[in-house]
Amino acid sequence: MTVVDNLGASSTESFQVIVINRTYHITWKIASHGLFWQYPQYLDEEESIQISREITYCNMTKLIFNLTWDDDIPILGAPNDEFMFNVTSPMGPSQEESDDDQAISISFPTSGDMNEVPEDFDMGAETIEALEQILADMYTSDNGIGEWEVNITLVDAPGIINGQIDTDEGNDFIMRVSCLYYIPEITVVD
Ligand SMILES: [Ca+2]
Ligand SMILES: [Ca+2]
Ligand SMILES: [Ca+2]
Repeated sequence: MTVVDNLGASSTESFQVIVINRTYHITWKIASHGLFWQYPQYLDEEESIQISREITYCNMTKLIFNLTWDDDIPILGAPNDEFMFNVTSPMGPSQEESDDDQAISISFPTSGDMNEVPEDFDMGAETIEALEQILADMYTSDNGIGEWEVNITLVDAPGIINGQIDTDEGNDFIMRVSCLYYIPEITVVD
């Protein structure tokens, strides 16, 4: 009878898995992109222009459309060209404003956020890169992405002084858009 004791022959392998599991604190802040939609462009009196652009930013909280102009022929120093502009969102709702004070601003939405800003929280992760991936997967929202349409009309461009001939035939305008969106700020707790 042969007894084979192989205990001594067996090798012991050991695996050392190093998991650096840290806790992170996630807060959210609002950042902004400034977009030029229309460089100075001239409109004749009573003329309209339509501008369509696709906006593709995720996690937008607000879009702010700013129409500005500088009346080239004010009357006695007071600007009087009247612009009207309206914005139609890809979700359907539209807004319209008109003014003769050289600036009109339209915001979407009018109150609250287009995408709700997440709550702050703590989370464990092996690496900050892994955490960023989790946040990108779980907290990416696409409300507001799509085709936005803007219509701009120069309603009236008065230029008459003391009954003389109206020499104001139109005006330049500039269309800028600010896009606000939330991004995570990550700090190590322990
Ligand atoms: Ca004018
Ligand atoms: Ca005119
Ligand atoms: Ca003008």
